[in-house]
Amino acid sequence: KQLDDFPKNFLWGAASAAYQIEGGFDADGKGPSIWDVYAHQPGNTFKGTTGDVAIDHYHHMAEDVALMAKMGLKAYRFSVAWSRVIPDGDGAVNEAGLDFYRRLIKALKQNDIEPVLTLYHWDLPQALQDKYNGWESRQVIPAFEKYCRTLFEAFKDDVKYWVTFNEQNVFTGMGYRWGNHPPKVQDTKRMFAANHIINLANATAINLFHQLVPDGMIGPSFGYGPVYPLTGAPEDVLAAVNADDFNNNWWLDVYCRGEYPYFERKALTRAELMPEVTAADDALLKSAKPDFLGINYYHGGTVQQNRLEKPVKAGDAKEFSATDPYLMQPKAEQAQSPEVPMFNAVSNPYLAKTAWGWEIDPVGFRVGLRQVYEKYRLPLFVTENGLGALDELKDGEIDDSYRIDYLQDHLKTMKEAITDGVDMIGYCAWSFTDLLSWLNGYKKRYGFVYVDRDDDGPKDLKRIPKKSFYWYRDIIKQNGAQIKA
Ligand code: GCO
Repeated sequence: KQLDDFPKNFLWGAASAAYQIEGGFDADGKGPSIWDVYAHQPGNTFKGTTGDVAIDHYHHMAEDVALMAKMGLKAYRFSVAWSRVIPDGDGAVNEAGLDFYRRLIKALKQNDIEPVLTLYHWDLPQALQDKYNGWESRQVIPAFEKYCRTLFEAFKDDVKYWVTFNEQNVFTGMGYRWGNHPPKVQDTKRMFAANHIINLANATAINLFHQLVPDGMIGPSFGYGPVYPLTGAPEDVLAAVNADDFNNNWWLDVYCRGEYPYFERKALTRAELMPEVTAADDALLKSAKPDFLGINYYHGGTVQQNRLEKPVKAGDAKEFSATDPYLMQPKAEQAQSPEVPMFNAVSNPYLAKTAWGWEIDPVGFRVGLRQVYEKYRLPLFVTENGLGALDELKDGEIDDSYRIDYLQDHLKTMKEAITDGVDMIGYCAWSFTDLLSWLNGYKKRYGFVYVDRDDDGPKDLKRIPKKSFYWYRDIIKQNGAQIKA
């Protein structure tokens, strides 16, 4: 069967995040973010790696955009560092910081590259953590609103696509449940409470955007994976339903329907984990409708019935891995509570894994896009998908054929999903250049462009297009016509 063509103006893109690429961590008046402070504390990150210099995109911006132009990118997704623009989080605007993004956006537009601007990719200004206790306080909402207003007003004529929060599920899971991202809290109840406040901030930003930028499009980017039962045993199927509520619906229903999912809300209330939600909160959440849903897809999750007392029959019990945030296992202490719908995350015996143990599942991409589109009927924008690998520079070249295979397989299932009928705006591969992996340092490379640096420090930071760079350039040139059934 023939696949439908990709839509005519499909946004072929690549993505990045401020802390992972910019460097210039205190340049031109930038204030510290929670990641600057966290990464400077010994023991918090892999081999003590920080984003102080990262790949120094802050000083290589023109060169990086020239490479994007050479590749023919149609879209570039980047994030703004809040504390570069408003160093103390809610005080005066730092014009020099704002100007960096102004120059970046201008360079993109000059090369016909659509900017896709992420407002929040995890680097909260440290001042807001200190003053208000960060996302655990409602006082951060007006600060976020002010920051958003500054950017909406500055860039509303040049930026059409905006992302509110990147992977809220991941940064709150890591930051407030597992304690391996700032602010290093390990408390499930506080995690849910922080999420509620972020949901309110998300809704506030969307409503403000619709007032100020009526022609633009805005939505959150969610770290999404479909959930499979390990077997056809009804108990495993029930576990998968629970895991889908716990890992996906708890966020997605709020974003897209303006309400918490019914069963999960009941279960969390019974377990005394449900945050306090006022009638005004409910009304705010209901009032804010995103224009699209951003999907970051790496892999899904496989679960079985929770039977801690019995050995796992098939599939290995999946140890929670600090470096793989995409399926959250309930914490052991909750396992003791019959109130929380339970499941055990396990490895899927049918799937291969990357060097970091992440499952490789292109079919799950189609499954997920279909499921999400069926439920919410919002246009979808894939804001991340890619392969972290140990790329090697040999004789001045990088042969990352495995990345080409990975991306090719995912583009195929995405094209199938489009043929199925999913409305898709675009696809941003993660990532354009190599960058800092939050928890894995610099050797886990995702980019189309190799950057010469490693965990020990910046070398000459030379940029070298990999084999995948030229492959993706051809895909873009032919609007994906090479991707066949
Ligand atoms: C990593 C991760 C990140 C994320 C991205 C999420 O290894 O650190 O893969 O690069 O994918 O920041 O939005």
